[in-house]
Amino acid sequence: MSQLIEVKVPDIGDFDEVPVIELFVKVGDTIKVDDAICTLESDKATMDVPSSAAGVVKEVLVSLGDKVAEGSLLIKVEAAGAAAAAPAPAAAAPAPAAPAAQAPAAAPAAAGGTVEVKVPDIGDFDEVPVIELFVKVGDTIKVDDAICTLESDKATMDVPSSAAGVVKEVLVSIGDKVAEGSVLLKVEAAGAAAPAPAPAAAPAPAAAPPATAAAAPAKAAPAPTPAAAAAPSAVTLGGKVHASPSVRAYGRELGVDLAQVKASGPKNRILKEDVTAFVKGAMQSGVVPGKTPAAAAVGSLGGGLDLLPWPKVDFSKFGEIESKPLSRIKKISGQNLSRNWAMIPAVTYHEDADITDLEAFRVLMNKENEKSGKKLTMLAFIIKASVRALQEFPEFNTSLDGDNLVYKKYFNIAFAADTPNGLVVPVVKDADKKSVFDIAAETGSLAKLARDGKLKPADMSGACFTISSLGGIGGTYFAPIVNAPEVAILGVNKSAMKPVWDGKQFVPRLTLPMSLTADHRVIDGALATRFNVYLAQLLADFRRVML
Ligand code: CAO
Repeated sequence: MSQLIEVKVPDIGDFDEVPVIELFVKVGDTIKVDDAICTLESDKATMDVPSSAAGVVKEVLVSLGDKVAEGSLLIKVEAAGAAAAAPAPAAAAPAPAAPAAQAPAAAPAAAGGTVEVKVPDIGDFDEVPVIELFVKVGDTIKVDDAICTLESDKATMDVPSSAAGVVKEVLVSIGDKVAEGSVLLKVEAAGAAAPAPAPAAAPAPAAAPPATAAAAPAKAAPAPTPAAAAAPSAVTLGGKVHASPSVRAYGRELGVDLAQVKASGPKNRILKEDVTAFVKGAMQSGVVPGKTPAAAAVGSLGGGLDLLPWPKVDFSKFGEIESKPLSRIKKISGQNLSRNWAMIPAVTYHEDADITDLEAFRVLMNKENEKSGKKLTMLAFIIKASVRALQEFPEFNTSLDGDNLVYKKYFNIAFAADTPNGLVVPVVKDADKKSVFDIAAETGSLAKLARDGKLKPADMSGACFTISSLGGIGGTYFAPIVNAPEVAILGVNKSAMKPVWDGKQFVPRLTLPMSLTADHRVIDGALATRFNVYLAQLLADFRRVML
């Protein structure tokens, strides 16, 4: 036999008239004990109210914007089957809410001295992770400014500062677990005017409003420490994410960085719908702003990398450090590389090319042309040979466009150029129509422009295939990353004399190590290996390029 159970607002401390800002259930929903019914939010406290009953929601007695207090009736639930225990509504009431993280006694900052700011009484919670940190060394803070956000299963709490002054030391990092009394900051107190209770006195109970409370799970949560009736003073929320615990949990489930989500709720609060809209937008555009393009791109395919946030480590804990911003080129190329690395099922195939005769020819030509200043480079020969190989294997001169493969009838070859500011990729246009001398001269002038930071966007666009030559430096083999939307890239390292078996004996041959990375969606292993073998043949006997 079923019966109706009333689910009421549990003890939420001294709060009353707290508005309902989100409602998670409707009539007909089947809910479990501890499912969030609604979110209440006061000035600094955000609390999810969990259900004390399991069953089917028969009536919802509150609406968004309604103000509630302890004991307010929220929903009526038809207990699930006979097994469902039916505690008296009042007894069932549960879930004490928020372990209100009380602000410490106001301004314990001693005039002129250094004071410790500690985690105040946050109820029965311990080992609560720091999920956001709002201050850094050198910041000037006021009493009640938010220092960090702690988040347990259902509770999100802003910890306000008990001191005013300049932050001298930050003793926690994101991810650190803290409990009442954990030292968060050392603050040099601001001026003589500041009242000066002993630092240790920090969390004087009931002195100030909860930093940000939140609902605790029904079973675990202690009754919130009564908060002072005094209206909480404003917390500096600059840059922090404003969302209820359930919305945060929802964001985490979908791998969404809430800092990137546009808030539509009052006071810039992120609603569940905002997170959903953000994910929908990302799925449609294929780009998740602020996420690595890699994660974004994969997300757009419905896979989702579900990556952990980048580890935040305070390296200065382990030794001296210096932090420098990444160059603009590194930032841009890094994003492209991340996307290409994550999106392309790439395989690298290695091959050795015998360039003994080609190198001898190159040296001879350079000697003959010494006076003219014309110089042939190995890179120019490799570009020319690659054009021939692309003509022989047109799949390598393509780009994916949805379900279509776009075959290009032109042969623009890019090459990676190492510059003091990072990697750039200028393009030799129509390399099929140019002589090896022309290509050598052009790569030389493009490489100089690259080093001088003078390449124009047009110099770096329109490539069909890329060559990354580390031959001037060394190495044996490597696995270059395909330069999307191209489908393959050739890496070469420094050639070296190697013993090669000619059928009768080992003979010394100048050997060029080649590493071809290809997009497996377009080029399978057999084709890639054929391409490599063909390219090696061309380089071994360059006359073949003319055939
Ligand atoms: N084997 C042996 N020696 C080689 C060689 C090879 N494969 N390639 C070049 N060399 C020699 C050259 O002959 C030259 O020697 P000489 O001065 O005696 O003629 C010397 O190495 C220096 O060559 P270079 O690298 O300056 O010139 P290049 O035309 O071969 O390459 C460029 C030009 C722009 C490709 C090159 O300077 C460069 O930036 N390479 C780095 C590319 C890169 O960073 N790739 C990695 C991308 S992924 O992170």
